[in-house]
Amino acid sequence: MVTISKKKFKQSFETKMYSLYAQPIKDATNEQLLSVLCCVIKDIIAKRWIETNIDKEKEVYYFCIEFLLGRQLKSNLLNLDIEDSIRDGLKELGIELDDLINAETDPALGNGGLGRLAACFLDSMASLKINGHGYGIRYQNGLFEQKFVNGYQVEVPDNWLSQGAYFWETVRPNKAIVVKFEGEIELVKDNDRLKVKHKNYIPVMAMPYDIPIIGYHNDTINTLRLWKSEIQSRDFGQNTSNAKNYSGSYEDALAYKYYAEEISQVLYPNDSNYAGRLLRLKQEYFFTSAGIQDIIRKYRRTKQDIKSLQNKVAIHINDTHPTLCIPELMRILLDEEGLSWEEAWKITTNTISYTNHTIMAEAMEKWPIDMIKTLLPRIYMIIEEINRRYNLYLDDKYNDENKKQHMRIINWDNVNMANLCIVGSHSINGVAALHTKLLKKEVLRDFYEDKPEKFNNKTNGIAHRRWLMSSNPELSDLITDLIGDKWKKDTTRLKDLEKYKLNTSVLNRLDEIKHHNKEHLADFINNTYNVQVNPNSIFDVQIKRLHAYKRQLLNILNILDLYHELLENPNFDMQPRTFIFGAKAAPGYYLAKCIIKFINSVADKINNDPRVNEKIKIIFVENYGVSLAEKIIPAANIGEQISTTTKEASGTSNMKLMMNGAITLATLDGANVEIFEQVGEDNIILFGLSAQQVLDYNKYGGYSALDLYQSNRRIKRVVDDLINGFIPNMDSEGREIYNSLITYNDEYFVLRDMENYSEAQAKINKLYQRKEQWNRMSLMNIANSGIFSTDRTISEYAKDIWFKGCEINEKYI
Ligand code: 26M
Repeated sequence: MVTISKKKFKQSFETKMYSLYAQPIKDATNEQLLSVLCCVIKDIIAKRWIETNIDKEKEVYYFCIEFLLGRQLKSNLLNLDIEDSIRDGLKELGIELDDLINAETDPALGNGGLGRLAACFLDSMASLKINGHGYGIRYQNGLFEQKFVNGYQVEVPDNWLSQGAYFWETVRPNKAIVVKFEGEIELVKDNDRLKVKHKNYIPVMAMPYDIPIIGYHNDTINTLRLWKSEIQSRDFGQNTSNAKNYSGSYEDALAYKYYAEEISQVLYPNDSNYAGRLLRLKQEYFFTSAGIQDIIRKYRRTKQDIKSLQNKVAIHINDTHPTLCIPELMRILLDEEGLSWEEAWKITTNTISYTNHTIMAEAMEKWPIDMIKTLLPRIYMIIEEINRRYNLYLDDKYNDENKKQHMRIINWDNVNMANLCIVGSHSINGVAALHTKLLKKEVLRDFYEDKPEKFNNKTNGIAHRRWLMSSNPELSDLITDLIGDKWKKDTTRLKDLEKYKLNTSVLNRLDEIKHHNKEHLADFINNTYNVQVNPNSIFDVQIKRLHAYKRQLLNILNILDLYHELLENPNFDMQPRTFIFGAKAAPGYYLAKCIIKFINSVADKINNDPRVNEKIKIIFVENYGVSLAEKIIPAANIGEQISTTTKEASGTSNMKLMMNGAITLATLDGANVEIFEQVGEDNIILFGLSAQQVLDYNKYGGYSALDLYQSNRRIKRVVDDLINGFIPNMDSEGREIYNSLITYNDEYFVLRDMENYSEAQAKINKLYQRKEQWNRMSLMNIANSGIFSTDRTISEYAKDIWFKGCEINEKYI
């Protein structure tokens, strides 16, 4: 553990300020002060960062095309346990720590759940002292910044590096790696063997930018290595003599520069729709190849037998985006290490494991073989051979042509990436119990029946250090006052809170803290959006990407229904509510954008109607992301987790909200099922179709949205509002939503679940009036949220997947 005295800190701070900027502290901007502070912290951790890198045990490499880190300063200070001394030291220099915390950019190098999960995993790996490192892409532009213009989402490029640099990163030119695209493959005879020669390829340099990942109160500092694509301008000792020969013209040079730099230019803003763009495939190969080459280079330096790779290295593929790890590792083992196919395949499959994050068909990656063949000729040859051998296996084992079609890696001139992952890895996991069950029984049934031992569940989690300790310090302190601080390292201890469930003064304390958090959020909303919200109202929160299956539409249609009820009957018994939405839509997802416009238009109408103003407020926060989530979640009373059952693989905002004492309003989907199991039926509000009902409707039909619409007055009323002008300024968008519900028969069962949802909301209305009972539910949620820490998730990955059968596994049992 590091310690730094206030005196020493102040000295270092001043010295750094002079050496970096040659100016007195009083003249510095907040950005400059922050950069100085980051440098001082990096100095403090440098030695231990180097030491963590001297590998002693098996290392885990977590490949993910997105890492949604959020701001780092507060979390780093917390994990290093130096927040107080630094705060005091800065104060004596006339600087407010909180100003610097807020001056940090929030790197949005991810879309949503997948990327945020990866960030939480890094935090937990370091905190559990696992040598686990991340590999990803250093996008020049992260996820777009969202603006609302007349209620429409408008995307503005994110420019997180505009300050010139990211203060936490260290660039390492001496560790750059060349990634080869295009060209031709020649097989040359070399004695008895065929040697592979890759000619006329385009070399792209992968430049590593390292970010330290600091473990909680321990000495572990892992690395997140993000690659930036550049031209190969200098010789870094790598042989590129077969690279494409440029004529040397100015145009050529520019075209090459563009080709290289484009690769890490921008994060694709989809989170569910696979579009099949060539640039995306380049990104996927770029970071997987750089990462795999980096791993092998490091391993070679240990001088150990390559055949023991699996004892020293675990490679995890987060969703299918890094699938090319598999043929890339094969390529190196075959072409560079000279192993036989069988040897190489054994090492590869024993080293690699894969997580599936979705069962939505449209999100499944299928790359045209022509695209892969041209872009990655050698990789394509290897995929073809994997496929050929797997087909032999299938033909030998099964007669059922349909089944075999399903399982093939290359099918209809496409490479099915999920199938390649399944065949090329030793472990496949889903991200919540229901999701894994659906993988086994439905989506991947054939593979499961073939190799059941490969499949397992790892229910997602959240980093409780960021999502409770750091973002909700008052609640965190109350918990510690009540049960001591062991829960910080072992969140299952939160269960000890249950003994206070009948203690009125504790329940009141809980309520007070929630109220403070609501006041803070209300101030923020007032200052930012110029809308007054009442901290005594119920804060009802739905924060996640905008997608039809997540059903923000169900939420807003119900609000509209409440509005009508209130207009009809002004004495309608209703607790005041503030409905808070935060969501970005993929720029090309038209229906999602229409829903955003609809929510904003309804908000506009209701917020400006004095007849209901005391009862309903709707806030749609602009540019939802990690930093906003940290403000909203501690203030939530209700967490809306209302996806169409079977569609949400896990969800993680459900866990964050629960851990902060919100009551979950949910379908039995994703990890909501496990939340329900933890808290029991008294402490959660459930509604909606069961998974089986949804599966049956999808299989056998039997649902008519039109019938429902025609027979239910209240449903008809709100659906008609989409097109009858009741909500001003809804032009074609209302019609689009209307059609999705009526013409296209409501694919996500919004209308089907509507009545049941509205009953659940009415139940909440009643419950909230019994304050003590409500607070007890809140306490029970916090007390039973412990298993949703990623510390639990990561120790399961370690025990069952990464270190299975290894000596160090004992640590995780
Ligand atoms: C695909 C192709 C092209 C561009 C982008 C993509 C793409 C990017 C992100 C596809 C899917 C992406 O993420 C999916 C995702 O976030 N899934 C969520 O994963 C969470 C963590 O496991 C779960 O909690 C959510 O339920 C699941 O929806």
